[in-house]
Amino acid sequence: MKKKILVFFAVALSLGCVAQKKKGVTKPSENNPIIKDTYIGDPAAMVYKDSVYLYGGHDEAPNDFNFYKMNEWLVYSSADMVTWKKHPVPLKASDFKWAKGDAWAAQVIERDGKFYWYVCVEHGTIPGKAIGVAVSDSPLGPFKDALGKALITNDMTTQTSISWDDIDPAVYIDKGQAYLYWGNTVCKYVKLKENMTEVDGDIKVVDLPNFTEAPWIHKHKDWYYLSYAYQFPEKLAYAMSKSIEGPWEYKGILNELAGNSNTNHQSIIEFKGQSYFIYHNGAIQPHGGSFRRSVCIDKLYYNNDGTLKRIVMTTEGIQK
Ligand code: FUB
Repeated sequence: MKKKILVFFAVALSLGCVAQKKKGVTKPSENNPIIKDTYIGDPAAMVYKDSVYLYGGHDEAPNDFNFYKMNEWLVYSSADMVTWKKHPVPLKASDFKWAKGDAWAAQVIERDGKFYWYVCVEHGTIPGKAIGVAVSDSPLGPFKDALGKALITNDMTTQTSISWDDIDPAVYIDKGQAYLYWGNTVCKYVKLKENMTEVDGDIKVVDLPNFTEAPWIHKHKDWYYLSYAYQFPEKLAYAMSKSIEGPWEYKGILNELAGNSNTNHQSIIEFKGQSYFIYHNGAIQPHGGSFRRSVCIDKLYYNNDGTLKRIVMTTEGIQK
């Protein structure tokens, strides 16, 4: 009898284990970071037709190297925000003959069937970072330098004396008028001419608390949002306005410290009726970190008054 009881418990235990394992199979996939085999920083997403195009700088720093090593930008596309297809390298810092490297943060925007890619690189002769623009007939490239020279150089901006204040271009077209926002320490903006390759008027400044870098403009209903990297190491904060030219009202922290990366650089899009927050962190272990970053996506939600709910960074990310 004793033996029978023991056999009964053994069978029950093993069935329990099988059930546990089965439960394990149905657990949500760990979809963040969305690309696990390549380090990528500064994700800038663009919705075009039925797809999302994700552009980012390739973090190529060796494991023992503690600064950025970035020579090229990468592009991926997705129709569902879960499955990402890699495409051939569409643009390198060396494609800008006037530059001497550093494929830093960038953003692509479509206008009248052409795709304009605003990039930050190190200028070859004017000390400091500069902003250039490349153009293509396709979101996947090939892209080529649209100007043969920089659009913004460090000597055009005098608000700070640092040489890296002309970084992180973000572009937005509002009622036919294009705006370029950018900056480190000071957030700046300027109008662009319809050709997208010339500035139109004076460079202006937006006063934002603890602005570090990484401005991003998006619109939802009748509100404009200016999100940006706040302090250093970076959290992400945001301001709102009824006009793209401000005045901007600071609304608070949107995303907390990544913890495993000094920077967090975001982009925000709306795709098929859902808002998404796309950012980088240093989640790929054992070597991920501030100079070997990876891209994550989580959902973004609005309160009834238009303010943003704080981001919840997840391992699960976007599920099918
Ligand atoms: O990728 C280089 C720099 O790191 C970017 O320009 C900043 O926004 C930060 O993410």
